[in-house]
Amino acid sequence: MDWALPPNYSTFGVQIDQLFWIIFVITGIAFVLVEAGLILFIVKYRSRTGHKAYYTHGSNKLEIIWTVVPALVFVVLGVYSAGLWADIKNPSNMPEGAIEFEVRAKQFEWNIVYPGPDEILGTGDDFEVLNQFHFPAGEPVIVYLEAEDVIHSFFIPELRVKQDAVPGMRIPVWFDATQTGEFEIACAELCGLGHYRMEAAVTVHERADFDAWQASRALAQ
Ligand SMILES: [Cu+2]
Repeated sequence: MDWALPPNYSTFGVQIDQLFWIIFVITGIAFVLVEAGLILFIVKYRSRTGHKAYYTHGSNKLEIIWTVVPALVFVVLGVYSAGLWADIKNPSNMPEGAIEFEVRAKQFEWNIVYPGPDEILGTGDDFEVLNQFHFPAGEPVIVYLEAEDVIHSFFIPELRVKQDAVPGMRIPVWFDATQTGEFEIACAELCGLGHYRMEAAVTVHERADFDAWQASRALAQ
């Protein structure tokens, strides 16, 4: 169903999409019921000559039902998604041996810091590329997200990753791309007048191609 969600190329995307559809169906049913009730009441209790308004103080039973049912739904959804949330967002659950990058967001560009051929950030062979994010497929990637001015949001739809970049914070984000391809980082937080053009090209390589690309860029610096 590509009219609804972009194709998934993330190892945890299937679970994210499952959660998305469960929430979509639940909220969809609630939406239809509430709107149908609204339309029914608008028509049924419209102003008509000869009909007197009837005053009611409400129904405790009804109010308890429509408070308890949504509360239970929220609790169940919260518990159901807690494990996945922890796997994806909890810094102590970040995969080991991941290749690490630093991504600095600012109005209106993405500055990608590469670890260089030694694959260690903060060493002499690191280099920066503006608005071009290359990484290998089939292995975990950790991005340390920073923001230099206002809040931005790092969003790669095909990898099912979305995380705010907040000034003063260094936030780890991880993902594991299941296949190679060309995607896009979009800023998903309205961050100023140039927000619409805050995008970067994402290239997911085979490991060998990524090594070659990174070696050539490191040499060029
Ligand atoms: Cu932005």
